[in-house]
Amino acid sequence: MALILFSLLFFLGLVNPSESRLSVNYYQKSCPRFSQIMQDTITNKQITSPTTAAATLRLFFHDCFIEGCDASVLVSSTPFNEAERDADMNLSLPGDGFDVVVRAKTALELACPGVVSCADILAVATRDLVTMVGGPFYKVPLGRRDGLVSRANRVEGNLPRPTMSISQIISIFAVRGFSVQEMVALSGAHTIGFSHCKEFSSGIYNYSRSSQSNPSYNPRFAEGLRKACSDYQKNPTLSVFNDIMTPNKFDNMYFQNLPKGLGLLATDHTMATDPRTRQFTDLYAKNQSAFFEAFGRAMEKLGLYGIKTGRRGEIRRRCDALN
Ligand code: HEM
Ligand SMILES: *[C@@H]1O[C@H](CO)[C@@H](O)[C@H](O)[C@H]1NC(C)=O
Ligand SMILES: *[C@@H]1O[C@H](CO)[C@@H](O)[C@H](O)[C@H]1NC(C)=O
Ligand SMILES: CC(=O)N[C@H]1CO[C@H](CO)[C@@H](O)[C@@H]1O
Repeated sequence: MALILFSLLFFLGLVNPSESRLSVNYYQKSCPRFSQIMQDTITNKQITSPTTAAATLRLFFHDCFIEGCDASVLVSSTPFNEAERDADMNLSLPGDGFDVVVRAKTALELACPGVVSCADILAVATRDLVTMVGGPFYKVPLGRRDGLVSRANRVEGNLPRPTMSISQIISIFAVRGFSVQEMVALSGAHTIGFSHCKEFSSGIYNYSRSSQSNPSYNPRFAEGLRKACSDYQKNPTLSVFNDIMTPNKFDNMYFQNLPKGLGLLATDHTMATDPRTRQFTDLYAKNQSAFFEAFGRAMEKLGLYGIKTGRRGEIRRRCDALN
């Protein structure tokens, strides 16, 4: 009976056998300075490049959704393999998220060579940066190994895009075991960082015959966006803060913005109107503690998705290449 129950839980995904091998103290003996080196690296990097926290958080999310949290997103393409990061818009550009992981890896290889995985570095860098910019602290169990597969063609259809319907987005999360409430909580990540104009231009230019912009935008906000993006076709690097009120602070302002028409992406707007998601955007707009609790729990769960332990995967020598 116990066995039947166990296998049932197993197939329902409630018990993850590899999860039990992770621990928050995983590197205590093998790399005692791990936490300190991570802290020093992210602090220096975030102070000199304030875009690091958002870039790293997004990188981690994308890594986890494609092949699991195994640093597959960090691998560079070779003449024989087009890697994951080159399928993903602008992740191929040298970003602050990559840079902070590479810096931590360099310091860790000096202190304890061949011990710490890139996947663990990305998970901890993300948590430490979120906390540094005002977000919740949550546990990051360690012991992930780095993946051996990174393919560009696994990306499309497996990451949410602003052009998708809310049903499509719900389903991308649902197939990975995330509820609608967890999806909404994780989307609160858009309280920091920015988006390029082309990601929302269809909502602010030539939207319909009667209106330049999607009526769900606050008209003055839409006007400001049109100005900020006026040259975006010639200059594709133009971008706008995801949360115009407190762009660099991790708080619940993203949710407070939505009912005021101050969301940036089309999907941000629908999240505040669709009855499946609205109950949660309303809750998190009212109660930051409820958001922080839910975000922390969902991030901990995200960080365990599809991880490799035991004999699977490897400890990469360099984060951008398989050994
Ligand atoms: C719900 C569906 C989601 C959609 C459609 C979406 C889409 C996008 C898009 C289009 C951008 C702008 C990218 C660019 O122009 O460079 C963006 C930025 C960002 N996304 Fe999402 N996202 C979603 C969920 C999430 C989740 C779950 C997280 C993390 C847990 C996240 C974290 C971020 C962050 C931090 C940024 C800012 C990146 C930066 O400043 O470098 N997003 N997202
Ligand atoms: C909007 O439509 C006008 C007139 O058709 C056109 O000149 C303009 O380039 C369009 N703008 C964008 C951003 O598509
Ligand atoms: C806000 O959420 C927290 C955490 O879920 C809860 O303990 C608290 O009672 C809520 N506050 C209000 C005013 O509803
Ligand atoms: C929005 C944006 O800036 N997109 C750019 C991302 O990077 C590729 C090159 O890898 C450009 O072609 C895109 O214009």
